[in-house]
Amino acid sequence: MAFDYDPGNVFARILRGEIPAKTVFENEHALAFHDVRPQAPVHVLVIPKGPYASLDHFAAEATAVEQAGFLAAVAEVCRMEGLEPGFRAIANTREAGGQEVPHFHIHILGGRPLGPMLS
Ligand code: IU
Repeated sequence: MAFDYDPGNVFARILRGEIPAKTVFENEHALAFHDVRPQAPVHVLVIPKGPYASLDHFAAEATAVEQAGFLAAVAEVCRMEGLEPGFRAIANTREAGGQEVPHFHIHILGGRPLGPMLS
C-alpha cells in the first residue's frame, strides 16, 4: 500500500508551532498533548514527530528507532499521568476507522474505570 501524508493537517501544524496545544510530554520522537474534547479524565494524544498518516504508515515506513522511541513515549506519558491502574490506547485508522486527523496518533484514555470496550 502506498501512503500519502498531508503536511497541512492540524497535528502537523501543532508540531510546527503554528497552533497551540496543551503539551504534556515532548522529546525527539514524540509529542503528547491533551485532546481538546476529552472523553475521560485523562485523554492525551501521542503523535510521532515524523510525517506518518496512520498506524500502518508508521509501521511500514518509520525506522526501528522512531518506532521504539514512540512506544517508549506512550509508556512514559501513561506513567506521568498516573495511569498505573490501567488505560486504553486507541489508534483510529483512516475514514472507516473513525480517523479525523491524518497524522498518526494514539489516544490514551484513563483516570476512571473504562469497562469493556464494546459495551
Ligand atoms: P481521531 O482518532 O482522528 O478521530 O481523533 C482526533 C482527535 O483529535 C479528536 O479526539 C479531537 O478531539 C482531537 N483534536 C484535538 O485535540 N485538537 C484539534 O485541534 C483537533 C482535534 I481539529
